[in-house]
Amino acid sequence: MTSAAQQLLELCDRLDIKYVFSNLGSDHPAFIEAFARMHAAGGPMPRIIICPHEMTALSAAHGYAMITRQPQITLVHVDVGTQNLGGSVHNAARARVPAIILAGLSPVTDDGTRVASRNEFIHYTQDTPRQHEIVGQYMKWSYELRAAEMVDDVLLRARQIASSMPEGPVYITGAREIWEEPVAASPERSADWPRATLGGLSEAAVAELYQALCGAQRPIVVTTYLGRQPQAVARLVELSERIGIGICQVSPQYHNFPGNHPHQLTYRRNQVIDQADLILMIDVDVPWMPSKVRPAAGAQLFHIDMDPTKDRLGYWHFPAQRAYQADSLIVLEQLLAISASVAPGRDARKAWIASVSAGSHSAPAQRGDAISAEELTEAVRELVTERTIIVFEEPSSTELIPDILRLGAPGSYFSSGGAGLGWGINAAIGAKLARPQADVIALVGDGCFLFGVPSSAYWVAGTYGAPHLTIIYNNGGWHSPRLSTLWVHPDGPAGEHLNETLQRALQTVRGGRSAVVDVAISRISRQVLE
Ligand SMILES: Cc1ncc(C[n+]2csc(CCOP(=O)(O)OP(=O)(O)O)c2C)c(N)n1
Ligand SMILES: [Mg+2]
Repeated sequence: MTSAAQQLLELCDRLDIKYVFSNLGSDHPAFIEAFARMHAAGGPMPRIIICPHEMTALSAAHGYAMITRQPQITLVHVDVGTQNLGGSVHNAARARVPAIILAGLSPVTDDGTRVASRNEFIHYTQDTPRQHEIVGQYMKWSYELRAAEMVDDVLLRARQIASSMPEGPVYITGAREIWEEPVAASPERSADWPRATLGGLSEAAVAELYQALCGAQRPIVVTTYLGRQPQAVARLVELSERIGIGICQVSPQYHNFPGNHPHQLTYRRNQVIDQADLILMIDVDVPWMPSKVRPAAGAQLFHIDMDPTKDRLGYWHFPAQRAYQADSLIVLEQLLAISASVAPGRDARKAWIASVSAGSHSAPAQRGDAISAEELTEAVRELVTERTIIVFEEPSSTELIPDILRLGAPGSYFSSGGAGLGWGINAAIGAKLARPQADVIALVGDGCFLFGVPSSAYWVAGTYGAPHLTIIYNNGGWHSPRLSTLWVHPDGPAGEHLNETLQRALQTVRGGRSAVVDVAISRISRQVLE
């Protein structure tokens, strides 16, 4: 017999849960005991990554899951640890990444007769009657482990829900006494809890969409997270080439389409939208801003998404004559299966794409006194190889930087998908753990760097062998508290040494240590001005 906590950890091995990103507390003796016993026994166990701050824990799990699609465990301390997850909860939910968050509850009993009964004063102050409500509206599922013998089923259900489309975080709690209770080993049943998948479209729906695309003169795709399935990128390229479709990537969360492909129209939201006569929204949250631009009258509007109604968001509406909840990879394959030949009218559509994209590239950087974001990004581009992963979090250059980098490879670019700043330098840890051979480069704003609790992030990166290169786009803060930021990072490398400095820093990372290059850039981004 083992404790419920140990039983849960033993099951991890069968569920591809390789990491428990942990910030521990008085609710975790059963877990800590289990770590020690399992370690001593020498059998399989998840790697315990101690995170000094919870922002690191869930953001690293997020970065790992973006690449592997496998939910890992984030273990936090009762209500306070849950609160410290902060914006990383919003990010995991908005990005729809699979994640299992586990938090203890204060012990329930106080007479000392049960193992782990109350014995510290905080067990009273931390007993929040509705702890799950702290994060409830961001979770796909919240549940309290109420009987120790249910532990396998609860973890299996948690993983199934988190990994089923649309994926997302789940939250499990359990009182301290419950995690200590002995349970018998469970039979091997994990195969009976598969992730639920989405399918494609009906034959009629695919035929209608295909006909519409072939009949259009100016068709575009707008996408944000199609590239979560890297195989979908090549399918989109094929479809775009066969039919002649322009691609707009808005706030890309993944690499969705090769940036150097002639059909990549723009990374700018609101561009091209009013010129198109057919807009195919695929896996996108905010295809345009209605206050800035609207589709042309009579444009045909289709929406294919793993989450087309966005029922986790408050007000949300973008018009579409057809909206489908479907797996975009399957739909692209269905469209490609209709005909292998070039669609009639493709050359005219390609000519239109060429005319639009001619004016949409960012102008080359101009040398001035201060290093500009453009100049810095051009220097970053020099570092990119086939092993590069860019982790992106620079709020005032969301369009500019992808547009200059124009990355070519699926799986080479990730952004948080949310607005909870501080994600980048921690997600980079998860990315490195998921792909140990990669050069992980985090491009972050100076504000994002500080939101990321750098003392926690680099301690974890150093302790657990997940080095990455951080490049800070230091434009002197985010307005009002500019001064306090400058006190922390007063100087950046001088412009003429930029390439050399970045190369040296990358060598440091390849040698196994993280490096941070803090580059003072001009305060106003051209993206903001235009
Ligand atoms: C947790 C959190 N707090 C505050 C904000 C609001 N916010 C959005 S952008 C931004 C500035 C971030 O600064 P920096 O990383 O330097 O980017 P810059 O705006 O300078 O490009 C802030 C504070 C947020 N999105 N998330
Ligand atoms: Mg800044």
